[in-house]
Amino acid sequence: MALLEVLHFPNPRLRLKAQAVESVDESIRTLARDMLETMYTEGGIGLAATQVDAQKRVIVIDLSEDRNEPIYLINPEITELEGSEQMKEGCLSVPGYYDLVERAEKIRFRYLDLDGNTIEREADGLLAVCVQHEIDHLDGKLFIDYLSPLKQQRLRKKLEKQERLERHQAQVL
Ligand code: GNR
Ligand code: NI
Repeated sequence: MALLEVLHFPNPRLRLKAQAVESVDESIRTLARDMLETMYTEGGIGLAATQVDAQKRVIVIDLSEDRNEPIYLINPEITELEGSEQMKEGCLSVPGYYDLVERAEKIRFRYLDLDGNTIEREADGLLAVCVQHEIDHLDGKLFIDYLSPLKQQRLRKKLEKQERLERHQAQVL
């Protein structure tokens, strides 16, 4: 197992579109397991391959308190969307920022598991939000893209300031 580096906004590699997995082989299983370990270490509930600079349609999710109910999604596709709901979201690629995002409340989705079996299931609540958030990553999209232009501008300024401070700290140390 290996820990992977999680890219942070505004890294342009977060905007790349992930490619479909052709066959669920050992290299995909290794990537998925390394992503799971990275997600647990960083304290997230989901992680998409795009966030660790791998352009493959692979997602890991674990909503359990004990961090022992991993879900691996290969080539996930949403087949039905229903209703809408706002939830406060965060992202390991945008550390320290949380805001409300409106998404479908209920979804049906289809994916391959780590054995290459096709699974179809429904979700609502946090799992529905998480699956939508992670599939967005595979398409190069971040939750902050849904915010108003004013909020996006404020966030960019805040991050630039933070970065300047970090560079300054590195210089004086
Ligand atoms: O850890 C995470 N929490 C979270 C909370 C609300 C909505 C979505 C998420 S996903 C996020 C981890 C992450 O960045 N996945 O891409
Ligand atoms: Ni995210």
